[in-house]
Amino acid sequence: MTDLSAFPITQKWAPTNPEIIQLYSFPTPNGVKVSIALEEMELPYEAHKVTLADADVKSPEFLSLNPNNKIPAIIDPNGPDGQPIGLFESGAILLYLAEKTGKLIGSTATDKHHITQWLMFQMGGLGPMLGQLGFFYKFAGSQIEDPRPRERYIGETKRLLAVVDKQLEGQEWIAGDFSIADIAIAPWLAALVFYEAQEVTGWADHTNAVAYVDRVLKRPAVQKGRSIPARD
Ligand SMILES: N[C@@H](CCC(=O)N[C@@H](CS)C(=O)NCC(=O)O)C(=O)O
Repeated sequence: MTDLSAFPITQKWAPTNPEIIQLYSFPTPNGVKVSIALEEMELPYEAHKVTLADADVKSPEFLSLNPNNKIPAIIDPNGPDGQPIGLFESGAILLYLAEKTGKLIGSTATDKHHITQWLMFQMGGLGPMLGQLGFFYKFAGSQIEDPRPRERYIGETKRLLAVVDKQLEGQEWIAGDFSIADIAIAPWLAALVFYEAQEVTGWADHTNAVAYVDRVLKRPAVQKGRSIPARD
């Protein structure tokens, strides 16, 4: 039996089956990227609920796996060098899983680079900007009187939506076949509903993006992955 006791996180969130991938997550746009990928790739895994409360993400056990106190993170007992591997950052995890399985990363080297490019676009642009939009438009930051942060992130979101919409003109997925880039991008676009920011960002005018999100969310593995781990 694989021994994961070298990972202190297993003291707080004990594996039931240490032979399979351990996922530490919560069903947010960043968290569900990994559960969706695991479902799409048909990899066996065990999901542990790590809430965004300090008692979880800032616990010493969680910090031992991700010093940056953010979900998602994983341990794969069957790592690449015959050793268990721990990983954080959803983009790094998606690339790892795609390389491990050879799935959802295209079929040529050119495909792989284009998919990586759009994955990085989400990690460096779409995710951080929409996350700040949520903070300044819906959550605590919406109380701030100075309109500039709100305007800044509404403007950036509109700009990014236009980029996505144009890229999707005449194509089903963001970069060739359905890939980890779609798994990264679609949950963030869907988050505009939760942020109640569809109207202010002109979401409905981006008809390619609207149809795209519907297409992604219809996939059975996406539907399942979006609710893992269960909130309660
Ligand atoms: N770049 C990171 C971002 C992860 C992230 O922002 N996670 C949020 C939830 S969506 C979190 O854990 N927040 C808890 C905190 O910051 O204390 C990734 O993609 O994995």
